[in-house]
Amino acid sequence: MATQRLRVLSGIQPTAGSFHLGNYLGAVRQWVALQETHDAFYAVVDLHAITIPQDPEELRASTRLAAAQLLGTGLDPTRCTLFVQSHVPEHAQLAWVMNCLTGFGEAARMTQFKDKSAKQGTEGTTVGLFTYPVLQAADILIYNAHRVPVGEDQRQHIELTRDVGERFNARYGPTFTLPEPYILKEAAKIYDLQDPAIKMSKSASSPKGIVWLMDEPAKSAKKFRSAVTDTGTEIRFDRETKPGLSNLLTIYSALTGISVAELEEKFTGQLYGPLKTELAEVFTHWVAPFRARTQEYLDDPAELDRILAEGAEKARAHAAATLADAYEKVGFLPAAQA
Ligand code: AQP
Repeated sequence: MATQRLRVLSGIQPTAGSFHLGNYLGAVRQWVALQETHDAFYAVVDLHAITIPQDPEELRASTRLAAAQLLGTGLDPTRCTLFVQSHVPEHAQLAWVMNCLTGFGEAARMTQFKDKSAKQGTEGTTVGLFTYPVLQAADILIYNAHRVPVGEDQRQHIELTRDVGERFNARYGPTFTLPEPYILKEAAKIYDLQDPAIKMSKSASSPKGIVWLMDEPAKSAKKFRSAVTDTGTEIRFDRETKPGLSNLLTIYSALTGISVAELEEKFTGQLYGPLKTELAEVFTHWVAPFRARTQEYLDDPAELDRILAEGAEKARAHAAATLADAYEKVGFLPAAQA
């Protein structure tokens, strides 16, 4: 008898146009590997994107671009379910139920919310941004996902998902699978190239500190060559005293599969310059085919839309069944046929 595959679910926001290297190494790279071994659901989470203001035309274009990049990294729609979140309205419907099971204080403790709202001020902070992690919980629970491949920054949100799912199960009877975060230690957090104390991030990084996958490779190569490192000379991984260099070693290792220990050995006796130059070449070599594949999908929007429509149909079949079960347990009166 065939054993059932575990299910994974993850999402990425279509907010910045291009993905950055942190998104890829922290999350999307795992998505590609997991489609071979898991029942995989991946979403472009456009509902999450509007928690901060978006230009409608740009959002539509970025949603297609995000899907094209996911396919460009190697997601295969015959091996996974790739869809756009707003095409499956059940996510938002379940999120309402989950909002009603989440404590105000519990949501207010989310560090990502605290960071973002502190930056944006009370006026710029929407209720949507506040309940973002609850929508994310619904995204995950509605597929009964076992694992959620994400970067370290998402760990707290997955814990909230478990808490809310557990609360529903305790109140209404076993319904949802409680998911585990799936975080690869090695590239769980990619840091800003100019400020290795902070994560590489579209909202916090300076233009020179962030590597966009869709940028001209020469532009990104320059950013690697001018990455901030310490004043020492020894090539050795040490997050405490050599955060910039350690970040470069992490990226090099993640892009090539060569371990950090082997890299330390390889660059023994060399200065930082050659490492940066080589990393720039490694990145260029990796990113060129990715960009070409992504462009192929962008050049054929009808095919891209077809893939997304098929994905949404597959996703909805699961999401609708879970939602109906949850609604019934909550006590909503089923709508009779007219
Ligand atoms: N620097 C990072 N290192 C490792 N993983 C990261 N992720 C994001 N930044 C890093 C992971 O990327 C996935 C997609 O996340 P998202 O769509 O929610 O993007 P994000 O977290 O909004 O990306 P940013 O750049 O961090 O945006 P802001 O600045 O708005 O917060 C997630 O799995 C995330 O862990």
